[in-house]
Amino acid sequence: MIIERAEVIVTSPNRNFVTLRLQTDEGHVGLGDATLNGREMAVVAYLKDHVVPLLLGLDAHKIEDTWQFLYRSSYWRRGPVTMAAIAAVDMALWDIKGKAANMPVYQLLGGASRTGLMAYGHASGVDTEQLFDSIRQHQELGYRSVRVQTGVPGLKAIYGIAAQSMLDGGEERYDHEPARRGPKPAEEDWDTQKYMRHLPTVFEAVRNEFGPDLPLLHDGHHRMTPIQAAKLGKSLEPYDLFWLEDCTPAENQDALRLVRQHTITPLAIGEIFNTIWDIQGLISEQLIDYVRTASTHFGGISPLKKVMDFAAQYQIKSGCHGPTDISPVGFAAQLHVGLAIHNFGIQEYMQHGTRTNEVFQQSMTFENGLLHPGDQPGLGVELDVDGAGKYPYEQAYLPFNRLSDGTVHDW
Ligand code: GCO
Ligand code: MG
Repeated sequence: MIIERAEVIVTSPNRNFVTLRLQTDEGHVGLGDATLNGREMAVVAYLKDHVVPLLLGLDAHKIEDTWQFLYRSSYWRRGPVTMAAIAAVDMALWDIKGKAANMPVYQLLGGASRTGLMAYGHASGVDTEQLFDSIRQHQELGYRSVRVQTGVPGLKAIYGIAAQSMLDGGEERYDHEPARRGPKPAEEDWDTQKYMRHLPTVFEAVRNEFGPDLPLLHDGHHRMTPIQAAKLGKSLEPYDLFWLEDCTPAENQDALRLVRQHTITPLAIGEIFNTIWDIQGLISEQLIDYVRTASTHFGGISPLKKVMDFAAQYQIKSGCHGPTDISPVGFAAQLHVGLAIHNFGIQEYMQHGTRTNEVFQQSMTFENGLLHPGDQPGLGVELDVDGAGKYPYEQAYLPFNRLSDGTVHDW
């Protein structure tokens, strides 16, 4: 089965997505997600100029061999652009293999280890009242776990607070933190002391209102120093978090030893990691509890399965990144992995907008708080190429942060 055609499709139904579409001489079509939020066109060029010419004529069945060929022959290994491009090829080949075998990908990965994947949604509010409403809305939508992000008194705009309440509905309801369409990134403000004083009071209020059973998560979004992260983790212990995510910038992994010495709040890290070499030590030293790597930014289904199997040896579980910048294709890819592995933990599920769901038709289901990739052969996602063509790429940037004195801070 030979790869006969390879196209890179860029579409922006609710936000930008980059999709690789492979076609074989036997007529099977495979899709792969190569979306790198805010830097999309770099991956488009990498794929079009350097990868597509290498794929034509290859045996579509050789997933591992093609992965190793693209990784090793580039010489300049790793990095988000390279690994998102390789991820797209890997996913598309798994999709094709599933279609050729007439099986959903999870069957090829060993079969289902559970009936569905527990998902968490993004509850947020500028104040406690809005936050409570948002948590209730998520519960009504079926979520059994929620991430809690809150406004901080004295700060105007911060990461993770929905601009529009979900009750207001509308296309953009979940897209509160897209790479915002426009020629320049939006500026947000930040103050770690204010945040650290405020956050435990919010979790206390949420626990009092919603009781002890609701799993609660929080994303620190890489903003604290090691000692600040240790202090925050400790101060959140009474509220029994499911996890505290990205408590420190991911580059400095030694920091996690210090955090770990001081707190038993479970830690989740890995959404910006691209290869096993970024997370190997965090796993083998048991410095985290959940691996956040995403199929799209981690080189695809093959390495995602490998890193989760490695983590399983240390009783560390999966918690794959799943905001709307992971396309429906990348999302489906990690649902298949999540269903198959033994050490599944939780899956972030932010939900795509209506236009995105029209362009990407998906077999995935979300019922009673559980996700399932569906039983269509392959990944279970079809791309409406003509529909995609109606929404051309729009320049977009992620926001960034400045402290009150003007210093740029981690976003
Ligand atoms: C998350 C992430 C996202 C990122 C986004 C950047 O936990 O969902 O932190 O919200 O900010 O993926 O493109
Ligand atoms: Mg995050």
